[in-house]
Amino acid sequence: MLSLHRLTSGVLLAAKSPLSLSRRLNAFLTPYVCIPNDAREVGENLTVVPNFVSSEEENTLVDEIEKTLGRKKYEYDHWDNAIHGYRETEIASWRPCSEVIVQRVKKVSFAQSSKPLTHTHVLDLAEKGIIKPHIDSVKFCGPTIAGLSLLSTRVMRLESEQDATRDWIEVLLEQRSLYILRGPLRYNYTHAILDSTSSFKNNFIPNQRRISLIFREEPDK
Ligand SMILES: O=C(O)CCC(=O)C(=O)O
Repeated sequence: MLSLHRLTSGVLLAAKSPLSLSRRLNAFLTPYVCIPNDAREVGENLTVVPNFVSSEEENTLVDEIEKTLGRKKYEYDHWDNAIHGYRETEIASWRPCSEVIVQRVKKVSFAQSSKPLTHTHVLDLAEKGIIKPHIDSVKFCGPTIAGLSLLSTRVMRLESEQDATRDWIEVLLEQRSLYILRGPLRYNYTHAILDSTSSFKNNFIPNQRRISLIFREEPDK
C-alpha cells in the first residue's frame, strides 16, 4: 500500500517502503555531499532529507529537550574522549506533539522488519563542541543510524577505516535535516562532527550550538 511522507514544506512524496523512499531521495544528494573520486559505498547507504521538520516542529522538540536537560552543564571530557562540549540525555517517552515527529523519523529511516530502539539519544553540542571520529559500537546498535539536526548546520565527515585519506565523504547536515547512514557507512567508516574550522564546498560553516536526535535500531543478533 502506498504511504505518504511529508518531507519538505509543502512537498508530498509517495513511497512504497522506507527503502524505495531512500532510492528516490538519493537523486537529491548532490548538494549535501562532498566526495573525492575514490569514495565508494555512498549509493543507498546514505540519505539526506533537507527540511525534514518545520520550524514549528523544531521548536516543539527543542522545548521538550531543554526541559529534559534542565540545568545540566556542558561536559568537555567524554569517557572515551570522542566528544567535547556537550550535554546528553535519552528520551523514551515524548509528549504527543513530539512523538508524532519521532514516529515519522522512524518510519522513513528503518525497514519495517527492524526494531528501532525505544530511547532516542539526544546530544546538545555547545558552540565549541565537537564529535571526534568514531564508529558506534556494534554491541549497542544495528546497521542503520538516523540523525535529526536542530538549531544549526554542521558538517559530518565519514572516513573509511581502510583508507581515510582517499576514501572519505563530507555531508552537510543542515538545520532541520535528517540523515540516515546504513551498512558499510555505519560499520566501515568513522563519523565525526567537525569544528569551526570546517568548510563545505568552500563555504565556511560557523560553529553554533546544535542539538541532534540520534535514532538507532537493535543490534544484529
Ligand atoms: O550528532 C550527530 O549527528 C552524530 C552523533 C554521533 O556521532 C553519535 O551519536 O555516535
